[in-house]
Amino acid sequence: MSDPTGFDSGEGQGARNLPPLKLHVPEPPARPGEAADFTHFEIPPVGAQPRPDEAAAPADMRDLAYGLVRVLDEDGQTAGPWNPKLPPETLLKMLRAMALTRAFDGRMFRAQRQGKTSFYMKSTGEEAVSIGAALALARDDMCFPSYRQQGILIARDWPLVDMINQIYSNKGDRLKGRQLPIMYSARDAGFFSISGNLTTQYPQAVGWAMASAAKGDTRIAATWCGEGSTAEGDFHSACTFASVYRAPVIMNIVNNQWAISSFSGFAGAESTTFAARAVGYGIAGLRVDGNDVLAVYAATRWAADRARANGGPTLIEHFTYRVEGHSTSDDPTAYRSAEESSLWPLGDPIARLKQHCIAIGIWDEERHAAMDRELAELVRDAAREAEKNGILGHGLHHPMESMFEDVFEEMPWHLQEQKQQMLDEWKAAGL
Ligand SMILES: Cc1ncc(C[n+]2csc(CCOP(=O)(O)OP(=O)(O)O)c2C)c(N)n1
Ligand SMILES: [Mg+2]
Repeated sequence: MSDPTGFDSGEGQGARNLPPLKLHVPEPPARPGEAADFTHFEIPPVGAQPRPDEAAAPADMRDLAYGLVRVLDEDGQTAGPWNPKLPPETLLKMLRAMALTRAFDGRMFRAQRQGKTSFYMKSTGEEAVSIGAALALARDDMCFPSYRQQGILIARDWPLVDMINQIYSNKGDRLKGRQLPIMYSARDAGFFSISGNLTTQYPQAVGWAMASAAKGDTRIAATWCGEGSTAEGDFHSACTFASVYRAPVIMNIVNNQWAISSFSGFAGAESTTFAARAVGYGIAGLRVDGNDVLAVYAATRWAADRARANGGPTLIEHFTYRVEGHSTSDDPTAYRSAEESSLWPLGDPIARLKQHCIAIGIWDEERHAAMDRELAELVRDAAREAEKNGILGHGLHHPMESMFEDVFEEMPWHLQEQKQQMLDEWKAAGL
């Protein structure tokens, strides 16, 4: 007798002798104590990728979503059509901004261990992703970063003291302690408020870019998320809107191989590249050596020129490695092989640019060491200055009742009541 739902209910599935269904559960190549191995990565030689015209149709450049744009080779030489041929002052500016970001991360990490803040996130090994992009964009283009692009603020010469005030949630914190440490907001630097809710910045960036176009403005938007965050629905909604309206936006995926303790396979890396997400949406896609700041610069510049000429969005995957823990609350030795970072095949972004600057005769080891000392002092002085406004452990830095402010232009009656109730209770408790 046939089943009204359309299934064969006669003999049952078992009688057909079918193999049981199975799920594939990804496993990272190496767990703690196991030998790390990156030999399965295909790293094409420098210069192997063609550079299409900025007006190219996405369908004519699909291979770039599966390759790896590289400019700097193992000997510190540049080659290929993506070489941006930057003048020495720009190269040295990049080098300094990357080194300053690393010095800043080092000091703020220690500040967390000293109890001056509750939380910090380093970008070690990923500095090129922020710095290369920041220098390729116009100063008034709008950035919608994730929590690991502090390098953008640093490349845009944002005051370190302001950043540290935010990290310490102190009296000088313009955000009044309402954001988690490192979740900066700096409108004047074109740096949109960071949200801890992963990937919310993607639709926001696309919406901002659409608004810019709707107003007939010339500014474009750029956004960043981690490879793990591409699994969020917001990523896909943003791609749909960007593709449909050809929004002037650059969508960056920072593939640092890990999403806290989940390796990139859980976001789809075993099946295809992250840049290949662009193919399904009909968006231009580029996959870039994220530890090669010149490649990051060149790809961003290509995408920015394309967006500015109404050529639409570009999705860029930056292939890199998260050298340190996810945050100060994380211990990567619990879930990944300790050797991984030293075996990472694309090297260190600062060391690679330094080698290039030395190779072309504009830099040397002595100047580099002197710069590192100077930057360490710069960060130390900024931290001391910020400490004058207080640190986390010093108690409240902003009046308790300020938490009711800045949401409504005029405070509604129910919030006024709650505020008064809180103040009365505080008074009664003798606080
Ligand atoms: C919507 C949402 N889900 C989960 C989290 C918890 N969470 C914070 S960071 C993170 C990992 C993100 O990894 P990835 O996107 O690869 O970025 P990365 O930290 O590597 O830069 C997770 C799961 C969150 N903050 N928001
Ligand atoms: Mg990641």
